[in-house]
Amino acid sequence: MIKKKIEEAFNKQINEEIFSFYLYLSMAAWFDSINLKGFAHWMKIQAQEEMFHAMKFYNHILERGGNVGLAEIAGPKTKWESLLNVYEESLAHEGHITGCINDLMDLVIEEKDHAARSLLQWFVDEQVEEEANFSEMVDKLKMVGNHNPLLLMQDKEMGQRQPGPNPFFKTGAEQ
Ligand code: OFO
Repeated sequence: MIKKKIEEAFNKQINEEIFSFYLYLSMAAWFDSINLKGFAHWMKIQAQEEMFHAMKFYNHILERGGNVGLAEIAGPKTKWESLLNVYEESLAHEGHITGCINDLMDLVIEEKDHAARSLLQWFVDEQVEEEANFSEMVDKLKMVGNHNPLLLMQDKEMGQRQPGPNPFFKTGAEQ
């Protein structure tokens, strides 16, 4: 049985993960609006991963006899100054999520909840990958700068990203 304190903290994290889904979907919509279809595809897959993260907490709470309580999701931004700005903000957002996961890990260690600790270890490792992916994109976009042919090549490469094993929706790029 999951402790109330941990159930509450995990429900809060579901909200963080679904906000991440919302934020990346909003970024994908912005890319679609400026016809950068490869970047839009990449962000839709990122959004899909976030819903997968939310569902990992959802399943864990329910499997351990707890209750899922979904709260209101804040509205994300809808416009950005540049591609670089999108990825810099995403990297900062992932830093925030890493902080949330670390706080959750501290809590479950304090509460001696070994099952929750095992779940969170997956997220600790995942956050290393999340931050590395966005950091790589920030570096690449700095190199590309305002060089449109390079940007279009990068857009093509972004369109190659493969969805994870648990797709919640189709991105459209696979048709
Ligand atoms: Fe769920 O890792 Fe990104 O936000």
